[in-house]
Amino acid sequence: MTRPKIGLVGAGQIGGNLALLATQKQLGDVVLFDIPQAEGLAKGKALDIQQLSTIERCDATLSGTSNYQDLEGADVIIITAGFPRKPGMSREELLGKNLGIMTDVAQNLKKFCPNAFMINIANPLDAMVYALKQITSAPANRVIGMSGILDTARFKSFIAMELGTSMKDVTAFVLGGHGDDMVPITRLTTVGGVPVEELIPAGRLEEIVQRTRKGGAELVGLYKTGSAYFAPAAAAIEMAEAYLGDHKRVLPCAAWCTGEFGINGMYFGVPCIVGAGGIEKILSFELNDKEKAMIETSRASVAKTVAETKL
Ligand code: A3D
Repeated sequence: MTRPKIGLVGAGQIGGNLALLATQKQLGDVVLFDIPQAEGLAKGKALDIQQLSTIERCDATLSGTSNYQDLEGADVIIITAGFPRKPGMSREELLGKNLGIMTDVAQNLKKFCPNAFMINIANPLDAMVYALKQITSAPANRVIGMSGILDTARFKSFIAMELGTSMKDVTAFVLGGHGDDMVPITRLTTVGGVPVEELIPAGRLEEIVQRTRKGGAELVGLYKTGSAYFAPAAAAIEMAEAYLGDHKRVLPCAAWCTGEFGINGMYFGVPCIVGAGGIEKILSFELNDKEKAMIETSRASVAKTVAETKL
């Protein structure tokens, strides 16, 4: 059996880390794609990581290109092509610039690798993955957005930091759009099985929720030249790994919703089973009134950006 082929569209900060993690985890051979002006970046990162693979002892072949044909036959595509935020910007402000890039990317993916499992990371996340699905006409189970795993990772890390516990023992998920009104579900968050609402006072927990919602902006403010890239890359690799290994992982992802949580006909962050069938199932459950209200606020924000996404 040949190794899976992983195509990375965008060889910038996240793209480079995706290539590194995919290699270290031996997920398959990696093709880093970027525009002709940045072909050297794609080729350079591929070569650099290829050399690392002798030290890390990984079997993977890496290459860099600006020719879409080289992505032909890819099993997984991860898209980071697009501008990141600068301090003070909202993700939604990237729509104008990044939609043109996504249109070009999606048209080429439709032509060269229509059967790939496509994971989008470019922002504004929920609108960009919507555009990707519409332009490629790929089935909804194979077009997915990475956001909830990252938002959840931020939430979990803040809780573990607050309590001084292991990062491993926090169980949580963040639902909703990848914006400032995302919805961490504190009611179902546990630390080693103990409800977090009994461990952290309500006021302090609310501060952690707010820090999670602004988690991306916090990093943009620190980096100044762009946005987060280590954790976003790890989050998308977790999704690719679940697909390639048919792991049936339950992961919060931006998925095409058809009525789940009252969301219809758009991408939204929901708990998904991810396996060889891509998004195999969305796991719905009953929300309380407060959670429903927060989900509705988030839904309205995503719907507004999607309405502005003129294809
Ligand atoms: P950056 O390091 O600038 O890399 C983006 C790359 O895209 C650059 O190398 C560009 O040359 C390349 N590019 C531009 N136009 C095209 C094109 N038409 N075709 C192919 N490649 C192109 O950015 P980054 O890697 O830090 O971030 C990439 C995207 O991810 C941005 O839109 C960020 O906002 C987004 N992001 C999303 C999350 C989520 O949680 C969803 C987190 C962090 C960043």
